[in-house]
Amino acid sequence: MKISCIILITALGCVSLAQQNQPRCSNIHTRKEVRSMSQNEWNLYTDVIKQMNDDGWTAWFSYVHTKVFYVVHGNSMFFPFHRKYLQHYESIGRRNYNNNFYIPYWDVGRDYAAPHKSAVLTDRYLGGNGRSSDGCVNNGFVSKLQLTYPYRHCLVREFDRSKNTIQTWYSPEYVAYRLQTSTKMSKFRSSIEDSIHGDVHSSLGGDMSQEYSPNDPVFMLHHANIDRLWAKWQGMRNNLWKMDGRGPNGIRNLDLDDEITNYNIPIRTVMELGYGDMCYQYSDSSSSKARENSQARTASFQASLAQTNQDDNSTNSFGQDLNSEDVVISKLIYNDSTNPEIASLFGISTDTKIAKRSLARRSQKCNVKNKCTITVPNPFSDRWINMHKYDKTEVEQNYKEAKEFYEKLNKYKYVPAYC
Ligand SMILES: [Cu+2]
Repeated sequence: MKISCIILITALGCVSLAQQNQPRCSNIHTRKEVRSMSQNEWNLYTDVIKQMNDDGWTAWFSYVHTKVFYVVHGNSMFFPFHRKYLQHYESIGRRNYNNNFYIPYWDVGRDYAAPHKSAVLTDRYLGGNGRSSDGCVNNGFVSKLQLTYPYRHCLVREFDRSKNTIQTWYSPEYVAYRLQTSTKMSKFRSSIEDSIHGDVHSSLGGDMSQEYSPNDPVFMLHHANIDRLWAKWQGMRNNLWKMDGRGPNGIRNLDLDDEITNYNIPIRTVMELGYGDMCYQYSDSSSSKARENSQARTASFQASLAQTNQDDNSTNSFGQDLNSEDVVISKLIYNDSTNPEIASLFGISTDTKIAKRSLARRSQKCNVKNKCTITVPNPFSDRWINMHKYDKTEVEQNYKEAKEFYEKLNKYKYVPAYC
């Protein structure tokens, strides 16, 4: 195989074959944005969650997460561990409860400006804030969950430590910027973990801000979104097999042959969605196409835009069928008046600004007219940093860069995609 590989296939194809020893999945299911699920799909999901909770699976997964907490956060194990962990949870749901069980994701970027107003945090989906007396969430299906780890309690939430609102999260502009400009996996990982990942955990409070955060059903949807962003980044340029940076215990460079914490399998087995046990993709997924074309980022993005184009009779306006970071990028590419300095902040050169067609007109629909500026959220508390044993200089460096990024956006009078 090696010889024919060298002779017949391009160098790139060889690398991909050599790194890929997982069989292609015969069935690939799609993880959808939670708001695009039908009522039936959502009911199926919550029915399984309730049963899994009653049977002790929530307690088990919270226990595992607590046990490995310091090892799988703040270093390069973050993405592979959580990918395997979610797929493990999902596979138990599918095998033991319902064949159509798949974890939705929550594209939190759509809600960054006023997270407490998100439809996802209402009784239609995941319920809202805890009540002031005891912190118990008393709306939505989650109000009926009896949690048992590490002690018997109701599901607790405490928005922004006892407020009824949640301060602004990192916006999709920031996520788009990191997706576009991070060349190292370790840098992409820390920038995401230190921004929207922490935002959602810490500001929902209660169970979500503890080591046993998987008690809150928000956990799976939030981490599916984080996993989606990793998959999206992997689908860009030649990022698919990139694994670098500090591993657990801080000393050496993690590589594809290292084992995933708590699972006796090498990291390489979870790298590519659609192979091995990773039989899922995301509804925006560029990653499933990444193997066929390592420069799939641009191609698949254009494909998704083309689909948007075709779909002229759709009731969805442009923006609702794309994820938040895609809306940001498409506005930059398709808007004639985008300041080249802004485009270059996102790693977009002006010659990538391709055909505008009806998209420019359509993008007006989600283009909020009233001026708003976006600012970097408050830095994480010392409690949050110490709880994860984060490297403080890394957290501070990411924060500093975020601040500079937002300052430049505002200086160039950037109009946010959502406000
Ligand atoms: Cu975690």
